[in-house]
Amino acid sequence: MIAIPAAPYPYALPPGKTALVVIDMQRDFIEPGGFGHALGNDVSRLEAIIPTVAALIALFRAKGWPVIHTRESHKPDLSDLPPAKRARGNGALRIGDEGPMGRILIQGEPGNAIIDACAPREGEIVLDKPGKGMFCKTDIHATLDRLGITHLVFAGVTTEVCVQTSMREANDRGFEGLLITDATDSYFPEFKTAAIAMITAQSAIVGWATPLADLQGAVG
Ligand code: C5J
Repeated sequence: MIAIPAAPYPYALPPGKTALVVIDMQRDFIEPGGFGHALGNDVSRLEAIIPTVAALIALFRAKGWPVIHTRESHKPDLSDLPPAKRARGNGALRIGDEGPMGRILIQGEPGNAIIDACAPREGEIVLDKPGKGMFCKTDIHATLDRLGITHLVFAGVTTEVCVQTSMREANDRGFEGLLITDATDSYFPEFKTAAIAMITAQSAIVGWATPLADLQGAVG
């Protein structure tokens, strides 16, 4: 076990049993013209974490530890899109509509791709998830069990939506989660702060949180 300085107390990371989960670093959330923008958000905020997320991915690759990338995405025929999710938001563009980067949140469309700086490498898991959480209607739990993964380090966007939902799902399924605080962000800075506080409250009720430098310093 490697002891990682973290809130609310050190996180015990077992090499060989830990995977990185990079949540939804997609053009649809980070670039103008995507889903985040269509919902009225200032997407420029999220750009700032790209170098930190890339450095975190590089750390896991250098260690030979698994990297999992998720994409919030739906099938072109929308068969995996609940009507309530499509109707939600009242924005200029809805999921499945044609936007400046192709159909919003649809698999294979340019906007649905992971940004170049965080692009998956050959052999890394890329998980298309129709929900906010990574376990909803996916086979990732069986995959993690098969790989012997018990610990998940989280990064990506947005902190209080897909990252927190995935972390909570993972927690309920018995995984030990660590959020890298400068490798995640929200369109709403106060929601990021609140999400981290909720995750780490009550002696890590959902999990742990630490900046990348502390993880780098501990794993070497
Ligand atoms: C949202 C996400 N915010 N990836 N998705 O709808 O957090």
